[in-house]
Amino acid sequence: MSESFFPDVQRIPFEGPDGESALAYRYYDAERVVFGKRMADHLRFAVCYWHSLGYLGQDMFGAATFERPWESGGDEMSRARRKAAAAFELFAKLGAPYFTFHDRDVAPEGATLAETNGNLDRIVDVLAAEMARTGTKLLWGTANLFSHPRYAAGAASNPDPEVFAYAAAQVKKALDVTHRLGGENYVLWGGREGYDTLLNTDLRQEAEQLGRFLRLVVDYKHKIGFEGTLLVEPKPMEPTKHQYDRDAAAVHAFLLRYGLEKEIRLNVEVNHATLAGLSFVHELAYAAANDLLGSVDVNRGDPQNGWDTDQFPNSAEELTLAWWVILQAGGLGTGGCNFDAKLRRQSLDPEDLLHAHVGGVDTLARGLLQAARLIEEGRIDALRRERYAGWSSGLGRDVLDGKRNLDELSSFVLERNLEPRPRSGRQEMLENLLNRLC
Ligand code: XLS
Ligand code: NI
Ligand code: NI
Repeated sequence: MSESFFPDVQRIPFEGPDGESALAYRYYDAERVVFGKRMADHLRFAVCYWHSLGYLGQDMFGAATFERPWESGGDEMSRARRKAAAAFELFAKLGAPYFTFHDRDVAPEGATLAETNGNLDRIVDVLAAEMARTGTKLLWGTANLFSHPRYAAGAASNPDPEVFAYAAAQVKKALDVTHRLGGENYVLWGGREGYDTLLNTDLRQEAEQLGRFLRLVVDYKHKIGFEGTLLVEPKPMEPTKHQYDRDAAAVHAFLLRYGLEKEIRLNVEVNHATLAGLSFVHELAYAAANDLLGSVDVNRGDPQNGWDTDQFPNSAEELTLAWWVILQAGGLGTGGCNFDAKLRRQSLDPEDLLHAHVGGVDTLARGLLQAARLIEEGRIDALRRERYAGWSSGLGRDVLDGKRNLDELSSFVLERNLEPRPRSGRQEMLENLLNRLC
């Protein structure tokens, strides 16, 4: 019998809304068909390696508080192997179909890049074997281009071209291993692509570097035949004062400028949206409206703390609106719901990881069920369509089809002596409809 890291926990069952056990799903019933698809195929939920296996409870004021058995004893490589064993035990007990990781979450850095790549290859063998044994799949891989001191001034946007080259080499390798493991996406989060002060920063230069970097990644993806989706993850700040990938609209403008809008989509994260002073549903709606919706990192911030606290999601209302947008956009495609979320520093026990994910998955499932009901009931959508009805024929249609210039519009109004009357947006009524259904 191999070592168990969560010996007191069984595979999480589905018990339904009246279930009594603390560790059971109440809403997430993987096989239940909702809005034409299995719940599991809507959520495609993933456990992330960095927070769930790697985070040990440290914060900027204090040391690690979690004692994880997989982090003690042996050398770094044997710890990495035990961490992988713990990871796949956790995925299986949660019934998680997917996981996500950064290169440096799974294997330690060596003295040189060659040694680091060798370490990674050895652990990727372990991951591949575990994936084959358990059936867990890789939602996405990514490269950590922000922890090592070499990236203090950025990776692709670093003033030193040798750092750019190093980052490129790291992404090449991370893409190779993501491809090898059958990853369905690859994420680029520009951890330190931004600035702390404009006094030492050339914005135009750094944008050129970043644009070039993304182009190199796109070219390499095609070269190796990686069919997953490339995703950029917007975030406005932290660790830098200002990050270039600040929000969905800023990334969209950037992709358009560098001709990458057909190659790259977005990985939208709840807490990054709120850090940007936006809502998650806004970011999703923007992405969907511009054909950029790729995947989501689910978590939540704290309204009193202005940083990326990465708590587990617990608002079914927020996620109902999220699913309402996602379902109307046709789903997440190759994307999924990645729990980029970590335990609180006092949640010491490995079992807390299970409570956290069970709550998060159930919140997602509840949001999905409510959103499906909202769309099937149809009144909100009908009212919204009706609001724009004037644009589907006559004047509205002609304007959109480019058949009216300013002169003609002016004559149109003057000749008819038009005096359009404002109409109610009916916000409160719509809010009541939402509340009645949820
Ligand atoms: C950090 C980001 C990070 C990305 C992956 O704030 O959310 O975890 O998801 O690099
Ligand atoms: Ni984040
Ligand atoms: Ni994230």
